[in-house]
Amino acid sequence: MAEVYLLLGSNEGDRAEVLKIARRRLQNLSSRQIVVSSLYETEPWGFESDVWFLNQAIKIETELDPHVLLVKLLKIEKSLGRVREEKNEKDQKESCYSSRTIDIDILLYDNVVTNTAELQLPHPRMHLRRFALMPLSEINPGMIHPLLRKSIKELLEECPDRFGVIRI
Ligand code: PH2
Ligand code: MG
Ligand code: MG
Repeated sequence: MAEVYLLLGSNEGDRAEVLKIARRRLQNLSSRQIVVSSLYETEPWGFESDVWFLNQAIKIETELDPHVLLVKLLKIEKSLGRVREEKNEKDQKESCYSSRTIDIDILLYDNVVTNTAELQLPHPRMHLRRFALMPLSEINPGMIHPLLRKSIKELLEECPDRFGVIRI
């Protein structure tokens, strides 16, 4: 069984309601009771928007391999109204990020390290983002990042990101 740490994010629509439905769907994927962090109100990182995110970290346990899990997560995103722009539309813009009803990212999948076009593990930017490290460290501060060889707590202490992250 794999231990998987996910990050949920929403900055469009009824953010809290969307996260609640996402948690329910993620519980259905998990062989054990999911573990959830608090909700965090977080300033948009990497793009401009007036609407802050709600972010939340979740641990699930699953027999699904990373790519099968990813496909299931993308389906959950779609069922919750996530619309993805075409790649070439994105290229015209300054930032590749935009507001979204729901984003479900795999931060860590056991100690798996992978780098394919569809999936990079651990999440390549998690250590640069307090909106990911704060909720994650609430669930498991001692967990070691398999590439950086530091705990989540250490990564948070070293993180240079100063965008707003407020636990609610
Ligand atoms: N996700 C992004 C880009 N920027 N900013 C915040 N605060 N929270 C996010 O979840 C987030 C972001 C790309 O997925
Ligand atoms: Mg993301
Ligand atoms: Mg994503």
